[in-house]
Amino acid sequence: MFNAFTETGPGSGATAAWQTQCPFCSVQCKIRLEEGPAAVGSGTALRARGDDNAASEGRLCVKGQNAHQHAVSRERLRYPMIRREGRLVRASWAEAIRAAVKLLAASSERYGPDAVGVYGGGSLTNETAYLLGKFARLALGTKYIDYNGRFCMSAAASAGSKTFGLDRGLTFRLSDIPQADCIILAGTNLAECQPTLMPYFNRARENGAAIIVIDPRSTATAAAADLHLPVRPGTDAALAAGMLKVLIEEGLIDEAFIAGRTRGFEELQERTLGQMTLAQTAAVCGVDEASIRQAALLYGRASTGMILTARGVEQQTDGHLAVREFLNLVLATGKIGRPGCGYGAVTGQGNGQGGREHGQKADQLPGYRSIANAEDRAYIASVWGVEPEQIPGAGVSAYEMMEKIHRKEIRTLFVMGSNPVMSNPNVALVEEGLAKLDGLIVADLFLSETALLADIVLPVTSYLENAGTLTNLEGRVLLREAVRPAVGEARDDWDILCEVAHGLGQGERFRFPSAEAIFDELRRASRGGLADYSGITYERLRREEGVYWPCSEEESSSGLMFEQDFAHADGRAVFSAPPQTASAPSKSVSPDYPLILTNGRVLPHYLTGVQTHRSPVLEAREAAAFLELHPSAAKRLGVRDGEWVRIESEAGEFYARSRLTPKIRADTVFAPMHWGGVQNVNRATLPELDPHCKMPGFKTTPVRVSSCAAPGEASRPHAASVRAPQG
Ligand SMILES: Nc1nc2c(c(=O)[nH]1)N[C@H]1C(S)=C(S)[C@@H](COP(=O)(O)OP(=O)(O)OC[C@H]3O[C@@H](n4cnc5c(=O)[nH]c(N)nc54)[C@H](O)[C@@H]3O)O[C@H]1N2
Ligand SMILES: Nc1nc2c(c(=O)[nH]1)N[C@H]1C(S)=C(S)[C@@H](COP(=O)(O)OP(=O)(O)OC[C@H]3O[C@@H](n4cnc5c(=O)[nH]c(N)nc54)[C@H](O)[C@@H]3O)O[C@H]1N2
Ligand code: SF4
Ligand SMILES: [Mo]
Repeated sequence: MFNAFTETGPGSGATAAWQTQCPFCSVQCKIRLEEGPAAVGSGTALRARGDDNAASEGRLCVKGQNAHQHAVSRERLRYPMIRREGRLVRASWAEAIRAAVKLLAASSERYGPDAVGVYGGGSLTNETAYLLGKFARLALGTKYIDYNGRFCMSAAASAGSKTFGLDRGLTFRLSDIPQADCIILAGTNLAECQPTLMPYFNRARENGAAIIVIDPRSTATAAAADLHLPVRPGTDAALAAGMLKVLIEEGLIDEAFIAGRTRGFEELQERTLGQMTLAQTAAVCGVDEASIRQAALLYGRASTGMILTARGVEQQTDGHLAVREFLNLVLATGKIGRPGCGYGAVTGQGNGQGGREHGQKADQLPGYRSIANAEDRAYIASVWGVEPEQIPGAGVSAYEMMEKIHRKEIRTLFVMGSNPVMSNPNVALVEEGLAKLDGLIVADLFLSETALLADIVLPVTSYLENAGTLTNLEGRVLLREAVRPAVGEARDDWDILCEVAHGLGQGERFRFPSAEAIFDELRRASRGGLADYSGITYERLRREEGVYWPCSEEESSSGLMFEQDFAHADGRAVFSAPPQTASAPSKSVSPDYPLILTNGRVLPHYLTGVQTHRSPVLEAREAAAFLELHPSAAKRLGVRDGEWVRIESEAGEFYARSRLTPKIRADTVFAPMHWGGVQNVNRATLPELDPHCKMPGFKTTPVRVSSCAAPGEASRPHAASVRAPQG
């Protein structure tokens, strides 16, 4: 379908143009992709420009400007492959599907249906994510399905559900941001991770807002702040609780809001006043008392305000509780449900929002329904045309699936849209586990690090070649149309699922002629659920650009949530009052491991880098991993700028070149997550999970750092140099 074709404007020099949407982060900026004469030679070249839309207002960051480069890369997978005598060799689709069906059926017949695992991703469209959940539960009959969003959104999602009764990334509209008088950005580096949103915050500042950044590093986002609290990693819960204490003591709480719209404040007040003093909080968090006080007063005295958190706060073994401590601040000051106010969990992946609503999660059914709830099961069973008993129960989280693989409880794994061998914590266990599998099937655009280990590799179409909906960080559902033909023999993810289901004898419930037909079933499945999409149609999305959920056939959301009620049965939001601890045990440094390793992103690369390492422009901007280290720490360790260092934890080690900078705490080091092999930071991260949501503690690992010779394998930091066999 090439219906997104538009005429080019006068004088642009382009011979053709299409409207598409960036495949990377959660803003989902619209792109105008133009084809025109190449600057050099006689061929044609593609060029991306920002296209107007309500989220990015026409802006594109450097990743969006170059996103098409990986899509047209010669390294794209063009045909299926099967491992024969140890090597991946070309196969026909018929052979590959037959082989996949055989592997899946063999594990299931021999060890039972739960011997098969399914692992999805937040880049998949809503249609594919929905179908993947249905595929696991019905075509395979397994309870084991989870996805990479476990590592991304699970702490904020569980905190939002517990506190508000509902989890949607932002509880406000992006356009409300300039109306906020105070904005707290905790563990979010928007300037590098959602760059096109920065103008909203700049506008707020021009309107007089105070911006507070909480981050162990002085990031590009912190550069735009009025106050920066360089928190010690893993201590955000204590910091937020300390701020609440100031608010209570200064009488800056909204008593009417607390009485009318919440539950549990008394207990929280008792805990907060009874435990840590502000001086103790300051010592735990490594931030001075005056700054904590100032942050609390700025937020408490402002008439409107917002708090946003992202992975810095959330990827912790207490991520769920840390988010809830920030939500306590929001509720105690009544700063939600009106313009200029609210909480936002900054969603990560392109469909990080929609991908967590429709059944890819271990305990979830479409529309945010619960797989443990009898009514929810009965409703989804009626949509799927099965008996409720045919839907398996809850499975386990992503990393726990890897543990089951390691214990040989799961024997065959089907991966669609993720590179788990790089993105899980403690990857040594994942590598060992995947090697024990009877079968690994990977559907991807490229020979990722995970696909390289597969028995069957299935090539999929890219964002330019397939249609589907994605839900951005605001909860706005957007339609992305196909604008180019499939590369080689690549097929749409959903189409592959239908084929495999057919091979498994379950074709009847997987007969869809288009993504739109799947969306129509998703609409029915989500009807009446918390994430209700039933009033959204492709036709409406084309007309309106995007539609906020919840959206039933009767009612659409304005985008601003909780104006009257929260989503719990009694309409109230719930405070949490866990006992305060200095920090979780896994986070304490020791003489053997004296530094705290944290990690995250840099502007030009995306996640495990499978896509962005294949874009020449992006790769040229940052070509290898590095370790940010404070000059005083470097001096103590005898490490010079730019030399190789080994970073060791209890779990393992990785290597990077040192990058000395005064913009990081002296007790903390930082590495980006975008490089694999011996440069993979997840060789060092620990397996401990947050007990509430099973989020790994990615952001806080005790390590030691020493200078070393160039590690042998370091010259090959990722699989980008590996090309699919030709012909
Ligand atoms: N360029 C780029 N953009 C991306 C992505 C990408 O890979 N590259 N990925 C997308 C995805 S999937 C996601 S989830 C988002 C992630 O977006 P973010 O969460 O904003 O990104 P991170 O760099 O992981 O972490 C944010 C900040 O947390 C800080 N931090 C580390 N530890 C702590 C801590 O203990 N407390 C606090 N308060 N801060 C801490 C880090 O120094 C870092 O600056 O970005 C999305 N956008
Ligand atoms: N240490 C540390 N580890 C982390 C994090 C961290 O901050 N620190 N962040 C975590 C977070 S927030 C995230 S989101 C995860 C991400 O972890 P991953 O999911 O492993 O990351 P990606 O690099 O996005 O991998 C996606 C894969 O799917 C492929 N792909 C892209 N689009 C499609 C599609 O439409 N269909 C199919 N079939 N394949 C597609 C890509 O080529 C790529 O191989 O990493 C987590 N791991
Ligand atoms: S990476 Fe995010 S901010 Fe950058 S262009 Fe893509 S969607 Fe927009
Ligand atoms: Mo993410």
